[in-house]
Amino acid sequence: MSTLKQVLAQKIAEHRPRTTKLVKEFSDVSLGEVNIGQAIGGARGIKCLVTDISYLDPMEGIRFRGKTIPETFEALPKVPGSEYPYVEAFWWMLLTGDVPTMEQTLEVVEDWKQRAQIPQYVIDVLRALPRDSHPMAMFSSAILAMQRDSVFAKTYSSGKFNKMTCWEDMYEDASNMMAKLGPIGAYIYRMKYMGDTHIAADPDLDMGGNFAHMMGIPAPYDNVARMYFIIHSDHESGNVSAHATHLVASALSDAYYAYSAGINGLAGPLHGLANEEVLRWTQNFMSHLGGEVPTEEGLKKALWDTLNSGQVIPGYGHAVLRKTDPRYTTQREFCLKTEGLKDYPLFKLVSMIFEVAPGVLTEHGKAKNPWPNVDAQSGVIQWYYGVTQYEFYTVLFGIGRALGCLANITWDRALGYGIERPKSVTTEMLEKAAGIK
Ligand code: NMX
Ligand code: MLT
Repeated sequence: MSTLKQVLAQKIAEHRPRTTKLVKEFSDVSLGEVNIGQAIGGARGIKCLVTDISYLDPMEGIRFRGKTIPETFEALPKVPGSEYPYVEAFWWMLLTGDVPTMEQTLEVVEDWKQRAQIPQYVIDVLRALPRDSHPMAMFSSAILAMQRDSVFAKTYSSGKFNKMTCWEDMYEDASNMMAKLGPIGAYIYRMKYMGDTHIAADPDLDMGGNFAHMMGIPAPYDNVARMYFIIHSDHESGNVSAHATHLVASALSDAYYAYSAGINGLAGPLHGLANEEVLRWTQNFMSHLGGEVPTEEGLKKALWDTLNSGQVIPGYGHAVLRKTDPRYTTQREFCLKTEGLKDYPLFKLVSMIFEVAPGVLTEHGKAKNPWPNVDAQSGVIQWYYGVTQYEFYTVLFGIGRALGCLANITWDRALGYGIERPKSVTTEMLEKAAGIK
């Protein structure tokens, strides 16, 4: 058994009595009421999910295992010659709550290398899809195709399913998938946009470095990949991709069924596709200007035109956050400290939108949070390093998001969380509750 799996087994054994005690002795303790607005309005704010992997404070933003993004970057072992940590070290931290040593990190690096080969049948599936399929449809299909190799599903169908040990099979599936998602993303990119040319993995590189290598983009894109995958990994459990993954896994569907569902949710424009939409919106705006430098007034008008046509301003607003997303700030700081990027016209325009859009959204008066989210910044960096095919950006989000979703469903099985099945009511019942019928 790998060291990570052993440490995880220990953590699970320590944690289980806490969950058991809460369920056995305190099941009736209330966490709040549910009102009609929440029942109709997307369950906003209802506390009915549990995770220890990350927590989102509306004002502070995300903490992974109790650590802010800067604290996470500071704490984890770094790739030699890079100021960014190993994604593999972060995986260890998400799963166990501990910061791994360099030795433990390198064990995961090695483990993922052994698991990273894309099966030929996945390549066949990708190649059979129409080349103009959306890259998220390709990515989701590739994940779903791998279900045939699920260790969890095999154990279940062999009749050896055991509630106490099934997390181990989930862990195997999660590790196998995590190791392959970077190479699959790079394969889709080069098949679809780079003339179907492919670059073999470099066995000397870590996950982030190898992704940059297989994309065919030189340093510092390896650091961009590491930063990007880590900051996009998790946003507690209620967001659409994490929740969809958790929901599907709660039926004891395996990790491939579950994360393919998560990816399908991430592909929505109100969720992960917003990073594509931000670039589309910005490029459209620039092309209307015909090369002229935008003025603040011109930008305000474009934002109002978008709102008045009933569209949302992509990259702005959030269901939970009530301040600028620290993931936005992390990427903005990367731009500001990177020679070339800080004076890049597209970055300057995105910065100008940051100056103007919150005021426009506040005046518009609908969005509860007028500040930018993660998606408002991520595309600029990709564009600068040559990834100009913005429909690909959500695949990058999906590779990162797998870290959180897969760590979560491994723990779901370890703690035996039940099949998800909230209760629905009719409109008439709501009217009666409201006293209007
Ligand atoms: N532009 C225009 N209107 C907005 C925006 C925005 N950026 N954000 C919220 N609103 C509207 C929203 O559509 C709703 O209108 P209505 O009452 O007509 O339905 C109203 O403001 C209240 O919505 P909120 O309660 O502030 O936001 P909610 O929790 O419903 O939705 C988002 C959260 C993120 C879906 C929403 O802010 C949005 O659509 N933002 C733009 C898309 C985006 O950037 N999504 C990415 C989120 C991050 N991610 O990666 O997933
Ligand atoms: C996310 O990262 O999942 C988004 O910010 C959306 C959310 O948290 O609801």
